[in-house]
Amino acid sequence: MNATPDEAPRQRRLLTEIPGPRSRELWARRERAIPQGVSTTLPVFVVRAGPGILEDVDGNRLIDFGSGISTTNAGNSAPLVVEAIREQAGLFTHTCFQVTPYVGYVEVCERLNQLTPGDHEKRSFLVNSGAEAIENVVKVARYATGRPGIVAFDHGFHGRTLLTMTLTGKEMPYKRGFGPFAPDVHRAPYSYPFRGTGHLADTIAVLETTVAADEVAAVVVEPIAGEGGVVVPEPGWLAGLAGWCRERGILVVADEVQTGFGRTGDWFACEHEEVVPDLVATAKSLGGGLPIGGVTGRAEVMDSVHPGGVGGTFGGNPASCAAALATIRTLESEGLVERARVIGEVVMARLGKLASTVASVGEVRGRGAMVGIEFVGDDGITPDREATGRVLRRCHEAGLLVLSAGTFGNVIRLLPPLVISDELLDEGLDILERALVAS
Ligand code: PLZ
Repeated sequence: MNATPDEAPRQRRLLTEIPGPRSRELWARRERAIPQGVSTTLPVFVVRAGPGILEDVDGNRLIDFGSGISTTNAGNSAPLVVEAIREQAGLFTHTCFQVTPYVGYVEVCERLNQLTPGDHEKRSFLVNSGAEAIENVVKVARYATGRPGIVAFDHGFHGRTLLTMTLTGKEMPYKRGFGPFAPDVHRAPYSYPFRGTGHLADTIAVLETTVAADEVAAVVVEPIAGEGGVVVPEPGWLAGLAGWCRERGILVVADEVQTGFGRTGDWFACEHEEVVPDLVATAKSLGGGLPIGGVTGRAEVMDSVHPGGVGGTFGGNPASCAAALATIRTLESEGLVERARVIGEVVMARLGKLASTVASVGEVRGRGAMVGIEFVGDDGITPDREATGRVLRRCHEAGLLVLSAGTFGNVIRLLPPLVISDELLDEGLDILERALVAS
């Protein structure tokens, strides 16, 4: 069992309004030091965490349905992870793997090669973030194919660097004013069943009429669009797209940054669709909270790049590698991938019927512990951003951290840590239900 120290907070507790006076004071400091461009979902300043709980400077303990955007799947300060980081930090903190190697980096790559979909021979290397993983899968795909083009999708999110921002579909707040963008990026419709858009045939028709397939290196696709609103493509869409790519020598890149490491009830979300990507980008929950990203792919594709063509100072730093190995061990030993399925069943049993009982809820969807609630107006389809904001605020005031998402800003996203107890999960869902009914 999880050996979280006894003093770790385990229950919701509200001592002040949210945010409390100390958080408000710190917010004023934050405003003087940090630009508004870095936004905040809930301005409480955190001092520590327990399984499924965040404690703030005012002593409030909030239920965490966000996991730092799917980054603490194995728990915040998971005991094995903390221990591994402590031990590694005491031995050495950095050499740069390209200067002098260390075994932790190799072990993380071995684990990524084993765990990612497909039993073909693979290679991996490590970077610092999701965006950097995507940057690198694109570099490798271009190198291996000798082609420049990259296809990305509506509702996709891939990061905030020049290339990954270009790949990202949503204009505001990610792209406005930040152009010019990277060249050779094409966009195609993503399957969005609730909105009836992006059926496989439509996606392929757009690809066939707008891009020269033999100039495309890769399609970069999220198996479930997270930031885009937990959009789950229609069954067969991903497999159909992958098949279309294969016939044209286009590499399939799965962005599993948000969906990876158990979130959806499989190690990786592609597995559900039985799609084996050529390249997989990972980050977030790989490091259990420490920054690390993985680039994993077919051996022949990965090995095509000349020595020195990829890398970086901090990629796979020793503490992040120790954290990653301990995170993977925690996910395994605590059965957390399975747990994500159970969480999904509990959540859907409670919320699944909301679309027929609460007028402003258009759809509740997701897979495993990745769930989205889409809010709509009276006509049942027009995105209702205001209703989303109201429910979000009510949850926050009652001590439940939930996140918003969606191209239209009208989705509430549930990404609870997979270590959350049944009691906290139920209590969080009670709060959410009350907030929904009041909306
Ligand atoms: N790919 C699928 O979800 C990051 C974004 C937070 P980094 N999602 C959270 C924000 O507002 O910037 C994400 C993702 C998918 C890539 C990324 C990028 O990962 O580690 O944030 O660079």
